[in-house]
Amino acid sequence: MTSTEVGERAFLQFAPNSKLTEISEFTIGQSVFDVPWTPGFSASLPDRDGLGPIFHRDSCLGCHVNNGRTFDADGTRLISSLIRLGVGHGGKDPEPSYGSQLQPNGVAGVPAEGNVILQYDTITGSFGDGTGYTLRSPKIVFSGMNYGALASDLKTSVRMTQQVVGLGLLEAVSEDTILSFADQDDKDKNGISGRPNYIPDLTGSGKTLGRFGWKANVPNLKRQNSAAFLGDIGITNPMFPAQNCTPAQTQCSSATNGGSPEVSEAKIVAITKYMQLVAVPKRRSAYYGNVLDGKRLFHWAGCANCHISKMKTISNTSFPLLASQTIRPFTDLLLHDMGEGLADGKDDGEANGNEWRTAPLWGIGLLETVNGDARYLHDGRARTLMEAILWHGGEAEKSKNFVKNLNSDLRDHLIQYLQSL
Ligand code: HEC
Ligand code: HEC
Ligand SMILES: [Ca+2]
Ligand SMILES: [Ca+2]
Ligand SMILES: [Ca+2]
Repeated sequence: MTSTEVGERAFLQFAPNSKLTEISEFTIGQSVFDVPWTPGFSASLPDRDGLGPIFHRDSCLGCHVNNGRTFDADGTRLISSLIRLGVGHGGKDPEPSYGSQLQPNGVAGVPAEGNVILQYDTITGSFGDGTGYTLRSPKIVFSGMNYGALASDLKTSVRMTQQVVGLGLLEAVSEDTILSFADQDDKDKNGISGRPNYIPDLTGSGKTLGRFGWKANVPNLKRQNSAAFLGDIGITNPMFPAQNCTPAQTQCSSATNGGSPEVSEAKIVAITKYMQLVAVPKRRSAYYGNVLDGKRLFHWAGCANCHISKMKTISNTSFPLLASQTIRPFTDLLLHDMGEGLADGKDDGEANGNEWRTAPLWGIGLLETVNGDARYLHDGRARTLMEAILWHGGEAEKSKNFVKNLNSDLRDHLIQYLQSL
């Protein structure tokens, strides 16, 4: 499941050893991911109508450009990053007028929910050798709210778009493997205590291990894709059949729709196969001296305690390509307390406001190539890989301090290693 393309199209490849049937599944699903949807009902485009009435973008690709990340330019309203909303204990319940996500766009005749921009406070600090750095800490500013005031006990979570590579492999890691990384009570006393997230099943009874999203807040790709169709594009589907309108949003509820559901089960299956089959780009300059040096530092700093480099997928999966593979995703798919600096104060499944899923690092060195520029961490606050490291706190405080005390050459080697992933 590794591809050799390392340019702008690095995240758009199927594995070179794919069978014809797999290539065909990939291509069909890719078109569902790429095509834009049109508002209302359309007799001429029956397979792409039903956009909104309130939404972010008209296609998956609109946010996941080149299957990578997009982020909104500083000071502009957020349409690529999401704001999750919640009220009540831990912010678990939907906001009464706006639901659990703020949609910044509406079709003609249906007011958008409102706008969000991020403003930044500057934080300064210095490395052990006295070199200074600045970090920026985001503040959420709402404006033009069209359905009344937001609840006073509102909790929010900003989420930047994630790249979508190697997800079928992550889905094919067994639960036992993931749980074997957990150390909830830190029995080995290394300061790291990853724990699994569990997400309530849609039936309301039972719960499933979470893997996807910045808080491991979604259990599998089919549910992730179905939720994205409804939440991000306003397209109803077999799993989420009701239009995304709250009782306060009457124009939304009475707007013409594109059928029920608006996207068929067959297309959900196709897009899910596509998401499973996007290959991981191969590493670059893996044996270059500085990179090998950086790799040693990555392990000495304890990064690999969370960003677990190597694991195996199960033997029994829907595609032979995904079966019994040794993969190097650099994640444990577990939640970690990352400290107050990164906390959003909002629960998600069993994750609390301080906890985030260890971000997979495979492909991370290609984000700038794929999207022209890159941001890091769940809300895109980090402008460089080093800024991302400097935000690590909580269970990762020791790792961060190790890096802060490296000299500038060694810091550079660590970054060169990350760039090679
Ligand atoms: C508004 C921009 C936007 C659109 C449109 C969008 N996404 Fe996403 N996508 C995101 C964000 C933000 C996240 C992270 C969500 C979270 O942490 O809760 C994400 C996460 C994902 C993930 C999980 C990746 C991972 O590493 O865990 C998948 C898969 C995905 N999206 C697929 C899709 C599909 C399929 C569509 C179209 C049906 C789509 N997305 C449309 C912004 C978008
Ligand atoms: C305690 C577990 C833990 C340790 C130790 C740790 N990380 Fe992380 N790392 C995370 C989590 C969780 C995130 C996601 C945080 C967020 O998005 O707010 C993350 C995010 C990142 C990111 C940004 C990824 C992205 O997709 O934007 C980079 C880069 C990174 N870590 C590198 C490192 C390096 C280098 C080290 C060692 C110096 C390290 N991490 C140590 C848990 C850890
Ligand atoms: Ca719709
Ligand atoms: Ca909403
Ligand atoms: Ca431990």
